[in-house]
Amino acid sequence: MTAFYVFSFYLQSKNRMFSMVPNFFLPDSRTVLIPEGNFVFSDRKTFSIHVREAGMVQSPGFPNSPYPSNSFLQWRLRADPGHRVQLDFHTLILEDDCQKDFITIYDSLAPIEHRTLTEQCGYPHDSLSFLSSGNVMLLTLVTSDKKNFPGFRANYSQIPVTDQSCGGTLTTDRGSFSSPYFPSNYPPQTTCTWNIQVAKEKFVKVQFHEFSVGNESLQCPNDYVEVNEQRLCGSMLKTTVITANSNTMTITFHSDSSYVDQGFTASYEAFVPTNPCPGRFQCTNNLCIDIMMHCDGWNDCGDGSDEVNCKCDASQLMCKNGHCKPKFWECDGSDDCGDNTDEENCGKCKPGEFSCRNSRCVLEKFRCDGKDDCSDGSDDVSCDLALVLQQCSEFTFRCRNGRCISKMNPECDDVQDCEDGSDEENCQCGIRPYRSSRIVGGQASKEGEWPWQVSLHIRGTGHVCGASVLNQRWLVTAAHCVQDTGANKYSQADQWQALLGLHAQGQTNEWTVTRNIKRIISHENYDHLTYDSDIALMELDTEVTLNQYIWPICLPSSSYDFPAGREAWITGWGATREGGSVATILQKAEVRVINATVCKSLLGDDITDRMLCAGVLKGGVDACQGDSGGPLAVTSSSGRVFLAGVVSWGDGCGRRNKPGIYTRITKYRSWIKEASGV
Ligand code: 4AZ
Repeated sequence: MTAFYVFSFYLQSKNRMFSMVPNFFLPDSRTVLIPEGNFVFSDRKTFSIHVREAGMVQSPGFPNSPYPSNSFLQWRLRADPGHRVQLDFHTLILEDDCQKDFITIYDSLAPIEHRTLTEQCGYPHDSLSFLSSGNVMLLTLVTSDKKNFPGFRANYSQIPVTDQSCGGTLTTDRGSFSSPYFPSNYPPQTTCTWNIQVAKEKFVKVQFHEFSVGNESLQCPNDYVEVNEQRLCGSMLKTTVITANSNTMTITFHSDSSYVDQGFTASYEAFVPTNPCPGRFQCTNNLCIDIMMHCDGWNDCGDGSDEVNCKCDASQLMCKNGHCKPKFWECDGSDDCGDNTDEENCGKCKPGEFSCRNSRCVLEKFRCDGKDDCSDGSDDVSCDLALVLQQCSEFTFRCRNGRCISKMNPECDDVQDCEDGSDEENCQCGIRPYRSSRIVGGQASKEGEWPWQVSLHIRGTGHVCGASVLNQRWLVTAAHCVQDTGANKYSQADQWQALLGLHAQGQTNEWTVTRNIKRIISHENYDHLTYDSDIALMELDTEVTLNQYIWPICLPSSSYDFPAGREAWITGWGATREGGSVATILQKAEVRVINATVCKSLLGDDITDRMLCAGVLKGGVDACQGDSGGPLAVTSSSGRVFLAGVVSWGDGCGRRNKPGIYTRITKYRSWIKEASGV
């Protein structure tokens, strides 16, 4: 029988307007919250599941067809007494509009609002692993009349509630601890206390590395961490250090009955009060960093304290604000000092004038006036307001309607700048679960941290190159990866397999998807001697379902700017040192985009305008053999990750003043579109 229900009683909830369904409409005499507006449910179902045997729940039709419209579905999950229900989402892709389609998870069997653990819609990329406080959990899916999406799949299981699931006494000189079940979301109604007690003559400090606990608010009334009576809540992006002037510290974690988060990881350390950072530099925020990082031009402390009051050496220039920066950053077009002193007196333009990219000078007041005063359009590029320009230039973003706008990198920044909205189209890319090659000088990444990273295997050989996911069907890699070398017919698609959602080589798991390759399109101008146009596309034989472990990276338009000094990440399973062996766990390392003139002076005229240099000129951090084809990824101001380059070549790996060379993706944007349609 098909039942129709129409509701329209309103109630304000934490995140959205809800209507309250009078309980006499419901078969089981309970109250349920559904979104505002008139909802007509043609499909209402309740499933009851005992989770003693691990299993899986999914939205109807998943993954082959979209979920049905106008549905209210609920899954009641029960565990044995003394156990928690654990629910881990494999995939969750719903409509973006949370007023229309959404899931809700409750820490109860009935949809009671103050027991809500989470509400989700769209394609969330936070941790999607949830635990109940007791032995029950409820999952509901509400869908509207329009636009249906793939839906979800989630694995359920039960885990015993142990008395000592968190907290305790820590007496060693250093150690670490985390919120319960990290990286899963912590369960509600949980309190844990850690008592740190180190040797009498020492003090103790604790460092939070990841932190997402409740909403940011003054008193932290809901979920919080308390360190020596100081409450912390909300999300912290940077490492935070708290120091005690004694040998003891008490840390309490508390979660209330609703809305959970991923929690935190922390480490603690005992130190001698007279010497808090033995052999290291002490930042104002109490972080200890490598002494080499002091006055090296980079803000390694996070609060800039390692870059003040520096005596600059011969290879550095002195900024007015006291910072020292490498000399070759002078007059490179990017404000490295922070007060622009490195870009002043460059012999180009007078004070009050703007220096165009073509070296002309125009009065500062003509910047961002919508007119092309420089004659190359560069005076109307980095503007706060997106004006529609009279003329387009190579530096300006072109909307689908052919008009150009005066804003730097407007695509997928969550603000509509083009009249036709084309700057915000095709933006299902560049986001990932943590909010937060072989790679030389890198570190192991977390599972799902780089969901566009692909491992390309040659049958019988294993990992050879990296690649990046562009959509369900297409990958981008380096042309030199797919060149025949002697007996190796790497240009043949049937030699290759692509592993998506992979974390550790040789350890495929339920997230890993293996695909054969249907077609390889190598750039027609690829030059195997100079590595110019080192780019190729691979088409998968069958499409993959996107999920939080497999997700496309954003492609920048041809006008996208990755300025010198911009932080970028390289990732891959390549060698960890020059001539060394490859990595098992996917590695990551942070590098910077390097000015093209500086790069040419370091590596010679082999560097073309179609190449991009990135690295750490001090040495020690770089891509290496086996990383080729993988991404050089840059996070935009709106938090999306864009593909700036493809790992191509270098003079060795991690050598001082020898940055890595990447294929500059902006130069190949239209080629990618023509060849693959992406
Ligand atoms: C390679 O052999 C390779 N240092 C890739 C990148 C770099 C060097 C070598 C950059 O695939």
